[in-house]
Amino acid sequence: MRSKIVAGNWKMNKNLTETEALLTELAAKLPDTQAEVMVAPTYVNLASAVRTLESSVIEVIAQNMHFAESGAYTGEISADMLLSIGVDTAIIGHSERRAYFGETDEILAKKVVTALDKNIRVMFCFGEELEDRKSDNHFNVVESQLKNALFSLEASAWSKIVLAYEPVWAIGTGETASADQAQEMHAFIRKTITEAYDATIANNVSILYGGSVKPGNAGEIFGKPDVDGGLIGGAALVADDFVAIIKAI
Ligand code: G2H
Repeated sequence: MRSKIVAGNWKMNKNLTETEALLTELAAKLPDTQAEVMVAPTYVNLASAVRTLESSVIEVIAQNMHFAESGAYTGEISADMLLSIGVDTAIIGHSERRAYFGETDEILAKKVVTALDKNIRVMFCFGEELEDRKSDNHFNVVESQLKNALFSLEASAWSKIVLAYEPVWAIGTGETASADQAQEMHAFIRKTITEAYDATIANNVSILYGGSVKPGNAGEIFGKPDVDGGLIGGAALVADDFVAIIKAI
């Protein structure tokens, strides 16, 4: 049985005071839900976020991590550093990391291997760009992103992986994939994993949708059978909106 998940990716937003205020409000307003609820504040506020949410079921996760164990990688954060502050899930492969920080499939594959070696759960993001969809190449692009970063893994690794399909043309643009477009791609992803591994693995992996999810469209998207929740950006920065999205699952 796969988990339902609603995760807030705060990106480069909220200073320490704002982070504590938003987390306190979220913890107070969190509705009863079967879903796992996660938030990814910026690195500098992760440790304090873990403390603020000590008695909450909301999990604090990281937006990124480096593939090396340690060493001369100025500005980077290792798996051990995350574990040492109580963070054991990391987003890997977000399209903004790919687009602005040169993260290729090859780099992402290394990050995934390191994370899993360290027993860090991976929320792996991928998705096509607008030109790929316009040229009807979106299924090929998604298949190759999955293949390049994940399909060398042992079958047992998949219990520590969550997928987040985020079509780049729908990220922060106000444009959302329709619920049917999301379902179509999520079903394709499950079929691709079935072919590479087997149906049990494909049916047990949670596949989240991300890209301009809001209170007004979350219910329809989450209602689709292969959509197991969402990775939420802008709308996760407002407690009432994030809570409304959690209620929609
Ligand atoms: C996609 C998403 C969160 P937003 O990047 O990962 O952001 O909901 O603002 O489109």
